[in-house]
Order: sequence, then structure tokens, then C-alpha cells
Amino acid sequence: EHTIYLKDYAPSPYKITAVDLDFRILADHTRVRAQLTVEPRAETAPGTPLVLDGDELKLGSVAIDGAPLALAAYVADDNGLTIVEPPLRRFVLETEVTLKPEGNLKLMGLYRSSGTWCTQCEPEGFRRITYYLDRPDNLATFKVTMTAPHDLAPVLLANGNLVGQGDAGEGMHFAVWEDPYPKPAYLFALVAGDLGSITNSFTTASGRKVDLAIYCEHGKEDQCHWAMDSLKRSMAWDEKRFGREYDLDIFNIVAVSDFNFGAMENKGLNIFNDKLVFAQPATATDADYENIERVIAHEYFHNWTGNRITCRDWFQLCLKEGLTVYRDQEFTSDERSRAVKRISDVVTLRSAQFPEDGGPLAHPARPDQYREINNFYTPTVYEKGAEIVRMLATLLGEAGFRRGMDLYFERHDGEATTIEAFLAVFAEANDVDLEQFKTWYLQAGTPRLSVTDSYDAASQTYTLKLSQETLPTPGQPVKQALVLPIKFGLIGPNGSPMGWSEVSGGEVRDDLIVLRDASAEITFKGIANKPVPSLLREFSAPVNLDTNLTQSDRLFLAQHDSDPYGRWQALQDVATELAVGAATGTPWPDATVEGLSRAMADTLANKNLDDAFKALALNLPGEALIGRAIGKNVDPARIHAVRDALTKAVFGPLGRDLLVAYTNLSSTLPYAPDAASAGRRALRNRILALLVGSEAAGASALAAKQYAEASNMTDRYAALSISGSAWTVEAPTMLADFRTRFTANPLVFDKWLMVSALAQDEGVLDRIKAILAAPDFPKSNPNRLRALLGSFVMSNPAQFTRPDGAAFRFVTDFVADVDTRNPQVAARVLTGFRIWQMLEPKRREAARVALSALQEGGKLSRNTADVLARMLA
Ligand code: HT7
Ligand code: ZN
Repeated sequence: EHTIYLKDYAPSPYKITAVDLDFRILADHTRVRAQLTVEPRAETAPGTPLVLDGDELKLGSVAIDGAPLALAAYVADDNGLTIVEPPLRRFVLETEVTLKPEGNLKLMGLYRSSGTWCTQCEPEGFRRITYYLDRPDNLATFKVTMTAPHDLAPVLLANGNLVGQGDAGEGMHFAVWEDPYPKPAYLFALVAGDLGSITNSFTTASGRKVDLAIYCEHGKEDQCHWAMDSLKRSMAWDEKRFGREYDLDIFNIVAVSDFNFGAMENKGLNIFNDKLVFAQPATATDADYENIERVIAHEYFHNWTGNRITCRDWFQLCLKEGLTVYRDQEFTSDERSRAVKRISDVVTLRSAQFPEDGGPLAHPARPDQYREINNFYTPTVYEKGAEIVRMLATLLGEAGFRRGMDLYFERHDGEATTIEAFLAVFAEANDVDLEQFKTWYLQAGTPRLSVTDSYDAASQTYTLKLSQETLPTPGQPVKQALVLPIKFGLIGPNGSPMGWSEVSGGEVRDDLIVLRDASAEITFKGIANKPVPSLLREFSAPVNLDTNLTQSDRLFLAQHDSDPYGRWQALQDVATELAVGAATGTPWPDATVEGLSRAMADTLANKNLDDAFKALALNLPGEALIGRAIGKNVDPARIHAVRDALTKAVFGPLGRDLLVAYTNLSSTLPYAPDAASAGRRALRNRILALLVGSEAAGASALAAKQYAEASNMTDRYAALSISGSAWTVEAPTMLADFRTRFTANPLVFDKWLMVSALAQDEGVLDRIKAILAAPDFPKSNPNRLRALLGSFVMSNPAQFTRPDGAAFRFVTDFVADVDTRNPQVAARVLTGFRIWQMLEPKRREAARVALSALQEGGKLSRNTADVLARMLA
């Protein structure tokens, strides 16, 4: 299979500088005429063919400067169109092709979602619309004329500004859009459909008025106001925090229901999966509200980090994605609680990225080879990419980071560039060397940072010994030492921060240790008592940390660390050690369990901590995380049982306190999505989960009561998922009620699918099979498939890894079937197998057999074949 290497990157011998597209959209097919202004590069030799990408296009005609080409002058095949000997001067290439958007189930290129015509071009979808240099380093201006039936598509949208519209006769009408900003084809978009909208406006810092609109299915307009509010706050934030103003007169968002991803940042015309637009209290949870706010911000921020400055090639994907995730994380931190956001992001990183980085699909944040670029829209590129930018900000400080960003925008605006160029602006603006830092982009794997401390009372010196190691990953047997920014503090016996008179043996700046070598020994002088170190505050580097801290040191940190992340992490560490011990044959010491129980009670009672933080703290590490801490021969069913038992042991004794707190947190106020109200609901629902999880008397009935009486989806869904996961006696009735209560709402149906997939009883697999086999199950909608199958493989480890292998076989059969329609969805579901080599032998063998059968079973898409090959390598 064909592999593409970064080292082979070369500019195209021709560039396309201007694009004029004419779409004639009809009920059963679409005709696309393209006029491409093509220029050879100065160094291009005569006779160099022009090779354009194309995929599933039906070619009508080809002409150059108005003259039709003879058959021998071009070659059209499955991969595109080659002009054998183009003129060595500027010329206009004209092509006409026919598309069938109606049968496009891959949802790449031009397709139809509930009747609406829409596009998805990133990364390689534009070649499914017309023959083109479908690579991000070709920037061109676009003019788009769309003609469509007025009744089917009264709304006609494309990138940029509307420059003309009118009647086209015979029930047709047209619109002309022009985008003045040169862009790569992956940012092209059009939408044609019968849509409703809400409108608003934003005045930029320099006083320009921008018209804003969100388009959606008729009747759903009133569910778009939160998204609009989020957009306006995002626009204001990017001006304030990064000095970035919006640059067109129009910003449109369209919500569609069939979409392979969350959303897409097309220039001036963002297209969204409707689950990331629609919000109203009765159908969306607080998590949905926060997600919508985050993704609206993310796509908006791409206007500068992605669109104005784009990627030279797809290896540089994290140039735009990691940076933009960092920016959206900062937005949420500024809008909500910084500490809570940081902890939630660490949870996401550990549950999605660390397993990737430690398994068969590990790859660098900037990969150097790929077979299928769609398989590299990963947690490593996105979330680890954001962590790398965060480390840069930590190392350079807020002002230094901003200096670098300002230089980046100044120097590279209008360019398609690289990670090297990105790092160079920070190095230059701050006069530092970032050569070693760059390794973070090139090297896969999660480093292990080990720290041991010792104290010498006689000399009043305190020493930290640090070392780092990254294990080999596929294709990278040897690893380099990385630059690790380690935020820290020393805490004295009374819980107060301790200073030092002198420090030696390492790079220490205020509250930051920078470890650059494989190891270091740092000595602090003038330390009157043995401190407890708080290490890796704010999770300042994406590493696994090992320390010699005792369980009682951790319980001390849980009470005294001034860093909320540090407190949360300390509680997690205590619980992880207990769970790992119990799952591998070391019964937990009762005194430690009691200590953890008391620490949880203190956290709950602490008036200085906010509710959202408490909701995160009053939780045990997830089953997958415990599995990873064990590392090999993992038995997920045993972990599940141990975690349940630990929940009972830690939270059972707190039953009365929990019930009182639950009652005190009840509210009769109308729903509001703000962070404080959401935090209160999060804590109350967390407590409900603990009461049910520790089998407190009457808890399952209390959950059923909350479900029945809830005045918003957050409380109703929490009660349902808590009951569904524990499979309480009330759960089946609640699920049946939920299904009928919201029959007409597909996004709420997804919630039902998720709860159904996450039940922890052995009947879950059969129920999933029955749901999927129902004749009316919408098998081509990615949201439905991900809600059912994605949740099962990613978040129900005990049942997915049943020792009889039945769930493995079911999932591989599912992947083979979906792969024939939508390879991206199939390949993504398959990544759920990435844990297979860590399982105990019986489960491991069952997984291997299922994966091998899939491989032998016949023709798979390149997407799925690539994931499978790496999984089995
Ligand atoms: N940049 C966008 C990526 C994306 C995408 C990738 C593959 C297939 C479909 C897709 N839709 C959107 C989304 C983002 O990161 O902002
Ligand atoms: Zn993005």
C-alpha cells in the first residue's frame, strides 16, 4: 500500500492562483464547471505534466484557454486528471464534471444531508468536486456561482461575500460568492438547501460590522441562540487575548445532521455537526452547552490559526489543530474555571491520547509518514499538539508566548507553513533555542518522569532526583530526552509553601524546574523541615509521573496543595494505587481507604472549593486508567469489580453526608447554562452517582425520582445514565420512557443509544445487536453509529472485552459492514481495539482472532486497512 513521506515533500511544478466554479445543482445530480488559472513555477521544465487530483468524478470536457483538448492531450483515471504537456505560461484550464451527491455516503466532497447539499473538503474532499491541486500549499482566490431549484434550495451559500443573486428561469435561481482571501481547497464550502436561520451582528475592535447567521433545519432556529452567543464571545475574546479581528463582512454557520466530525472551519462558512449547535435546556446537557461553546470557538479561532496561516502539507496538521485546541482551551479557561478546565482536559488527555501514544497506533504529533491522512485526525495531533503549545507558553511565560504569536501572525499571514516556522518565531521573539523542544513534535510516546526526594536534617538540604524515559513506539526504537517544564512547590508540615535560600544542580526558575537531560539532581538549601513536594502542578507536561511519595504524603497534598489540579491528582493517585493493588492481588490497607474516605469527606465539606471542582474530585479513576496503570495482562472485568468495591469502601461510609449535600444542592431556579449553575448540577449528579455506586439504601429509587421530576436534560440524563450504567432495577423502565419521551429528536436518541451501550450487565451486547438490527435504525448517520458503537468500544471496557470474544467479533463485523459505506466511521470505531495487546492472554487471543479475520475477510477501505495493519503489526 502506498505510503506518503514528509521527506518527499516538494512544491507542485504548477500553481493554481484563481478558481472560478460554476455549480448547476439539480435534484439527482450536480454539474460542476471549473475555470482554473494555472501558472508554471519559474523552475518548471517544459513538458512537465500537470497532475490534478480527482476522485469519483465523471469527466465531461477539458479545454485550455477556451480550446477543447484532444483525447491524447490528457489522461483521466481513478486518481485524477493529467494534462500531458501544458503550456509553459499562465493559462486557464476548463473542466466540466458530473457528481452524484445523492449517493455520496462517505460524506466527503459534495453530499446531501437531509436533503441539504453541503460539502466537506478537509483533508482531501475537494478532489471529489472537481479536478484540482488538492494540497494545502496551493492558495487561490475563489469565485463561486451556484444555480439550483428555488423550491429545494432557497438558501445558497459559499465562502466569502455575496456579490450577486437572482432568478435563473425555469424554477431555478442563482447566487455568486467571492472570497478575497487566497485559500487552500480544503477550506472551500458551499451549502444549498431549504433552511431557517437566526441572525445577529458583531462590531470588531476597529469598528467594522460583521453580519452573523446560523442556518439550520426549519423549526430548530430557537435552539441556535447559545451557539450564536458563544460565537460573539469567541470573536471578542480573540481580539482581547490575541489581538485577532475577523476579516470578512459575513460569518455564516450551517448545522447539518450527517457529518463525519464535529465541525469544519471553512472560510466564512463554518459547517457544523448539528449536535454541536442545537441547545435548549430540555434536550441538551451542561456538557453539551460547554461543548458547543468550545467547538464554536475552536472553528472561529481557526480563521487565524488555520485559515489565514495554513499548513504546508498534512504532516503539519497539528500546526493548526494543536494550536487551535490550545486557544479554545484558553478561551474556556477564561470564560469558566481555569482549574476545572485543566483537570477535565487532563482527564481527556489521559483517557484518549495516552492510550494512543502507548499502543500500536502511536505516532508523533507531527507524523513523518501516512497511508491515509484521515486516520491522523487523532488525539495526538489535537490534544498532545495543544499540550506542546501549552509547554511553550509555560517555558516562555505569558508575555514571551504572546510576542511569539504576534510575530507568527505578522510573518506568516497568507502562507502555508510548517512546525519549524512556528517554532522559529518563538525562538526569535524570545532569543531562545528551541531545537531540543522540537523533539516533542517528532517523537511519539508518553515520557515517564520519575522523581524521588530526600531530606537531610543536619544540613537542612532537600534533594529531588529526576529522570525521564520514553519507551519505544512503532518505528521509533530509540528515544531522545525531552524538555520537561515541571511546575512545582514545596509544602511545609503546616501546609504552607516553603522557600529556599539556594538551589543547585538543575534549571530552576521560581516555581518551574526545566529538565532537559535524562536525569538531574536538584538540591535546595535552607530547608528547615522535610517538605512534601507538589510536582507537575497544573499538569505542566504531558508525562506519566512516578514518585516516591507515600499514600499519606498524597493525602496531605489533597488537603494542602494550593494548586487545585495537585489536590485532585493526589486523590486520584491514592485511589489508583489502591485499585491497582487490589486488581493484582494486594488487598488494600483499610487505613488508607479510611484516609481516602476522610479526604473525600473533607473535600465535600470544604467551603473554599467550588462545586465543579468537587464534582471532579469526588470520583475514582476510570477503569481504563486503572488498566493502563497495571499495564499488562489486564482483566477489565476484574478491574470493574475492584472499582465498584472501592467506590463502596470509600463512599459507603459517607452516605449520610452525601445525601444531605445532595438535598442541599437541589434548586428550583430555572435552568441557566452558566458555569456556577452547571457546577452545582455536576456536583449533585456526582453525588447521586456515588450513592447509587455505593448501593446506599434507596439510592436507585432516588435516581428514578430525579429522572422523573427533572426540569432539564442535565439532571434527567445524569439520573438515566447512572441507573443505566449500574443497571439498577429501575433502569429498563427509565430507558423505555426516555426512548418514547423524545422519539422525534435524533440528538436525544443518541443519548439513549449511549446509555444503552454503556450498561455494565452481560445483556448489553445482545441489546446493542437488537438496536442495530432494527429495520429503522439509521445506519448511515455517523452520530447514531458513534453513539452506539463508539461508546461501547471506547467506554465499556469490561463488556467490550468479554472473554468469549463475542463483542470483538460483533464489532469487527460491524466495521466490515460500515466500511462499505463510510470508511472514516469504520476506521474510527476500529481504533477501539488499540488496547488489545495489554489484555490478559485469553482476551488478547480472542481480539487477535477477530482482527485477523477482518483482515482476511476481503476488500477494506484504505482507512480501515491502514488502522488494521498498524494494529496487527
Ligand atoms: N479541521 C476540521 C477537521 C475535519 C475533518 C477531518 C476529516 C473528515 C471530516 C472532517 N470534518 C472536519 C475540524 C477541526 O479540527 O476544526
Ligand atoms: Zn480544528
